[in-house]
Amino acid sequence: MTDPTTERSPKARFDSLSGSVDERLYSQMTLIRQFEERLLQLFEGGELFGTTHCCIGQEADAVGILNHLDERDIVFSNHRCHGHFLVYGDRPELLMAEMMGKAGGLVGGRGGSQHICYHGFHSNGVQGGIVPNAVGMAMAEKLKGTGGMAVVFLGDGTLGQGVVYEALNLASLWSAPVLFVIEDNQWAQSTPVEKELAGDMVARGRAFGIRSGEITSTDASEIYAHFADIVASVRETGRPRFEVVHTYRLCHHSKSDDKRPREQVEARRVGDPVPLLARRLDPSVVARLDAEAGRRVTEAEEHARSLPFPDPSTLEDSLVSAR
Ligand SMILES: Cc1ncc(C[n+]2csc(CCOP(=O)(O)OP(=O)(O)O)c2C)c(N)n1
Ligand SMILES: [Mg+2]
Repeated sequence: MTDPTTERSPKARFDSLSGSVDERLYSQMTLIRQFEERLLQLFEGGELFGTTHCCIGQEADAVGILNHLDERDIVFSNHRCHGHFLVYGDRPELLMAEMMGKAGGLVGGRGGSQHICYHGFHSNGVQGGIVPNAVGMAMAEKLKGTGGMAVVFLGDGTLGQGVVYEALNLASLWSAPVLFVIEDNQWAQSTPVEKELAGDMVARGRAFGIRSGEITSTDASEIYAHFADIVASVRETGRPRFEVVHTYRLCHHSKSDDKRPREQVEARRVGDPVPLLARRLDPSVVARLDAEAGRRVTEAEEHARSLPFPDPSTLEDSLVSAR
């Protein structure tokens, strides 16, 4: 059951978990990892529709950043959103039902993971398309005086979208409390970053007068500590920040479209954030947290299976224009 006091606040939920910071971060990462591994199996078995983009290898970003947000804040995610959503919403059963196209999914089984709307969480698969929305919503929170801020995730390849620069310009000009997080996994589908992007990533934020920085890490605790001050400064100053996280994707871009050199991927397994954190924990704790997460994923799958598909006669209820 969901707890209404923590439903919209990743921070309150994280603070209410028991165990050390490492243990709590691990519990969330093992949930994301097992959830996505199950998704990939279900796809292979022909039980999921559309497509899916897993964040295997990048889980440390979601847990390291979003656990600093509270119920006032808004998250804008992209095609690679499962980890972001599971930290924000902690509702694997709703995401699983959505991925299976079931009524009772996050958006009635009609949107899939690239059209999530859940409290303050939004995802969209059009690269860069949601970045201006993040600036606008951050500005709205500022004008309403709620103290809320927005976080928007984009990939290295999405720095090739012109609208991102319009959004950076207005965020700085208007002082919008928005944190731009660039998850630089060094590939845009099958194009390596050196063939997709000229110049320096961090300099892009600085060019607009936005305080900008970077971290190279897949260590969830390190990322969690790094972003504590960054999130606090967006909230306190009401100004944007631009932060690049250099990471690596250990799975396919979506389901089976990986053109990267095998040796490169294998060499990067040493930075896999899940075992990296597990090595610092007591093995019995890791076993318990893995088992708990596995149980939740199985329950999510069983719940989703038990639901019906949406009734075609209710299609119009899902249209924004019908509201
Ligand atoms: C406007 C637009 N163009 C193309 C695509 C197809 N597409 C989906 S993800 C992707 C690569 C994105 O790369 P990056 O921004 O680095 O994110 P990553 O997939 O690495 O997380 C592309 C080309 C899209 N979704 N939207
Ligand atoms: Mg990328």
